[in-house]
Amino acid sequence: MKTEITYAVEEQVATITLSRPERLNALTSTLLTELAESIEEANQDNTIRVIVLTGAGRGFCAGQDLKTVQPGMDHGDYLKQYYHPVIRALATTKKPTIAAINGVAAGAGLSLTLACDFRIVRDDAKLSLGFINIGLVPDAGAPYFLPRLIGSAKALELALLGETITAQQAYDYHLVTKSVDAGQYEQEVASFAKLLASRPTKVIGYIKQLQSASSESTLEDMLAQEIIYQSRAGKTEDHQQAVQAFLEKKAPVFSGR
Ligand code: T3D
Repeated sequence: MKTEITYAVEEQVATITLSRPERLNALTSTLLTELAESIEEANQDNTIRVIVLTGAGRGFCAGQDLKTVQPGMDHGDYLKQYYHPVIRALATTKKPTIAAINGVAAGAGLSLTLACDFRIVRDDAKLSLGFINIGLVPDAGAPYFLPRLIGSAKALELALLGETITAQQAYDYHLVTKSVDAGQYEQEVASFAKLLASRPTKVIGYIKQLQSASSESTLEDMLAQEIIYQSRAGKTEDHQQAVQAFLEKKAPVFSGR
């Protein structure tokens, strides 16, 4: 029984909602444990084709719950025990992930979104790396993902200044996939998730694995990797039926297999 996360499935989309709205979904050890379990549950469920991460109430996530930080605690140990399983689960799932940033995302709350494949932000949401403002370094995967997403100069600027940025700035910096009018936000997230769920899910997993290998690899490594993954992709039902559909001048219908 989860107390700080809700998990709902609709039309092959698993929506995981951070559920401590009275504290803008600030992160506790309980919430982080439940979050890692929920991502794993969606990952293991063959009927799920997309994972959406969002927040209950007016915020996405205000980062670590600062009211639960114990004096003298070792932040490194805390990261290792509670944050890193979540970041690994998000970064390694073969299913496409969407961070639906429905309101403020600060500190480790913003870090969670960086480990997702897509970030859809409400146009009135504010984003902040914020760690520097409480004398901490960015964590929960942000030092890895942020420079790769927006380049090292902008990433360093956000980390060192800790300023709050608007959804429009986040879009301009290529930090988010899209910024959506508040009135259409939920509908837009649902239709984006539905679109992804109609794509060839197994092949999406292969694409993600290939892309994640590229940052640490040489050209020769990647040429070898693409042989492996294209061979697998070519054997999927989705590839075979899509080619057949093309020949018959029909639209492909992907089963995800
Ligand atoms: O061990 C480790 O490794 C620690 C890891 C740390 C990683 C981090 O995440 S560091 C960054 C931590 N987060 C922050 O510094 C952000 C703190 N919050 C804020 O600056 C503001 O709340 C926001 C800018 C996010 C939103 O402002 P606003 O005006 O919209 O809302 P509010 O009134 O400040 O907050 C609403 C309630 O949520 C309020 O509760 P109250 O006073 O009405 O009972 C507030 O205290 C609570 N809240 C917001 N953020 C946190 C929080 N409670 C605990 N921890 C929070 N991070």
